[in-house]
Amino acid sequence: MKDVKIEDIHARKILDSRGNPTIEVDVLATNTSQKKEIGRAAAPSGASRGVHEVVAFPNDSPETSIKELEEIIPNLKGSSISDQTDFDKKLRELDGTPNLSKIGGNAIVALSMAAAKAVSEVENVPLFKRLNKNDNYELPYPLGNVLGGGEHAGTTAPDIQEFLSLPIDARNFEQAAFANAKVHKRVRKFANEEDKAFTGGKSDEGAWAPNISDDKALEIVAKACEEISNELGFEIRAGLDVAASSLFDSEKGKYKYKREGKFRDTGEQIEFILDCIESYNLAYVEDPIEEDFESFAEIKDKAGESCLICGDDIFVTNVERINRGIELDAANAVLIKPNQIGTLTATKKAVDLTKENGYVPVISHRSGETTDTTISHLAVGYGCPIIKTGAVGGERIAKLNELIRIEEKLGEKAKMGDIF
Ligand code: 2PG
Ligand code: MG
Repeated sequence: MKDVKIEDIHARKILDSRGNPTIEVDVLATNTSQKKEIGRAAAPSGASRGVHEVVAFPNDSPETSIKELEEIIPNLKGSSISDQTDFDKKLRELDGTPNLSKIGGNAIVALSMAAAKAVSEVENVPLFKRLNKNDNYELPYPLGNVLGGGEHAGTTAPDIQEFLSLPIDARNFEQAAFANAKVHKRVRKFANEEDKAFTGGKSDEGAWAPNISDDKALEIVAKACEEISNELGFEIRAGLDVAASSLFDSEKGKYKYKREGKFRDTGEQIEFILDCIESYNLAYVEDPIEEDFESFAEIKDKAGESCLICGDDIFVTNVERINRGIELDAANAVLIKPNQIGTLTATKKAVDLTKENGYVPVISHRSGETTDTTISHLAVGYGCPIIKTGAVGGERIAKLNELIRIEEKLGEKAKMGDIF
């Protein structure tokens, strides 16, 4: 294999799906035969960010981040990017802080991903293939956000952040992606019936955001999943991202449900979540509790085998935190967001650790997204059986449609992953 080196790097400020600034990076790379190609990647940004994530932008300023990145370009020109681990190590060293606060995690992750894409372009091998070492290609099940609330939606929407649809028995990715779109449409119909004033407002991720309670939202999403499941002939189950850290009032030490005008203490929160899992046969619950490993473990223990308890803000794609979760048997799934940890190498380590311990890695978008499709390639390249990337909306379907193309390209070799 011919060594691929960086010839130049260019970073720019672009819009994310909320209209906020984020960073896109172009890496111009070349090999010994002087073949030149550009790899381009953009970083997303979250609204319900975990406190242990790397810093997205120094001083919250994308401009400062770009300036800092421009300063290290001379050190990177001529560097080999054929080995991602070495390159990412260099990026960390050049930043020099443990949480990437000098250059910013978003700039670093965009650069790390753009370098990987540049090598793919030069070598003319799709990224998912380059990342997949054992030639065993599994397509992920899409986890689609169909009804939204919390920090992703207006004040009259439910308190829970995401009500999700998971087509766990779909035969292929395309069928699964369209199943979620159908559930999304059916939820709109039910939302109209429950909220007469509903005008079709959506959350940041394109999920419907009607003025209804958490209970009602769960009821209609579970009903929509069941109806579409019966129509299509395979199982679709509902799920939640509670994003409990955003509900947690640290002064009171309780979870605030503003719609109901009610606080739940930790015991009541655990009981509420277990009740939701049982009543609606939930397949997936993310962040049911704030960053409290013991309570997480209690939920995981009592939820039973057929529900994934997934950690997002508690693990932040960080191997030390995931390890702590594994030691305490706190979950059985881990949300994987590359920009929470800053490089592809660190992302891969988190996925590997997750899989080695029998947990399910769920690769994920952020609420503020771009049309970048790197996570679709990571899902297949790293072997993540679930991808959480919305059900509809331009920046969400960019990832879904890329997976449809990957599935088409793989043909006979494409299989669906294993969740339970
Ligand atoms: C989450 C994500 C994505 P955010 O909580 O899982 O759905 O939201 O990007 O705002 O953290
Ligand atoms: Mg989450």
